[in-house]
Amino acid sequence: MSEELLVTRREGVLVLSLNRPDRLNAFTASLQSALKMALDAAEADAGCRAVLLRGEGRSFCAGQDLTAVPEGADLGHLLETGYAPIIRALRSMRKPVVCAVHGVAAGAGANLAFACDIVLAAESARFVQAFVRIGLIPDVGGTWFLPRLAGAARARGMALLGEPVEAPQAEQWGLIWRAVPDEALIPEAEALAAKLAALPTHAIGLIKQALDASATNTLDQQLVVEQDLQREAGYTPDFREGVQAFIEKRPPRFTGQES
Ligand code: T3D
Repeated sequence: MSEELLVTRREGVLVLSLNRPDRLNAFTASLQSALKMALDAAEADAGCRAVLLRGEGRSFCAGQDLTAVPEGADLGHLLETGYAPIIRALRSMRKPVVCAVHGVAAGAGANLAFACDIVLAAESARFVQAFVRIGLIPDVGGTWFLPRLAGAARARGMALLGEPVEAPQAEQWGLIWRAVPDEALIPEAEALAAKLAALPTHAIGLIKQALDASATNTLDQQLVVEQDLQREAGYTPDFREGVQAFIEKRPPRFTGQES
């Protein structure tokens, strides 16, 4: 695995850490490809039941490495081949992804975080839709995530002005799950990932699928999605274990297995 991405495994949690601290973890093609490969490996690994995405150095990620974009490059092609596969892998992954943001999450770095399932941020962190500052539009899913997470007015303000949004404000707007004291970020993110890794993983994958499907469904269509996915959840050993543990008044021991 590339040195630009540190990969460690602690029991059921795979920790992926962006590692280009001199460039605030800005993305090169090789970092994109290392992250995509690591996400694919996490998806295929039955022992991995949660992913924690974070960054080394003083910031989570400053987006695309602007020194690595060839003049005259087809940016649409770079998005199609570099970032879109990462965002699709995060959203379709049948396990939870926690993102820990500190320092700055700018451009693609911010939208990468918003694609994750649960985002924790250090109170001093800030999110910047930096694109407009360099004559670009929010990408990496930003135009999809921003209005859905923060609402139309805030999405427009963030995208058009490119001004930083502090983590406590991001929490208040619903862009992230929680802002936590700086020194608590990594311990809390690790504890959260470990907690998620002990939950019924297959059901978590189905929950992600149902929530994403709701973005374009009518209520009627969504009721059918819920019926189909709940049918599947109802046949898992974790459902039987959850009910049994409830009856026996003990904590459940979920395996995350589909069958
Ligand atoms: O190409 C495609 O595929 C299209 C896709 C585009 C997706 C995008 O992400 S576009 C948006 C790209 N990102 C930005 O425009 C953000 C640029 N960076 C900044 O505005 C600032 O660096 C920050 C607000 C993020 C942080 O500011 P600050 O003051 O904390 O740090 P700094 O001093 O500006 O940066 C530290 C170093 O990192 C510095 O290098 P130096 O001077 O120490 O040698 C700086 O140049 C470097 N750096 C920061 N961001 C990037 C970067 N180098 C390359 N690319 C960056 N994006």
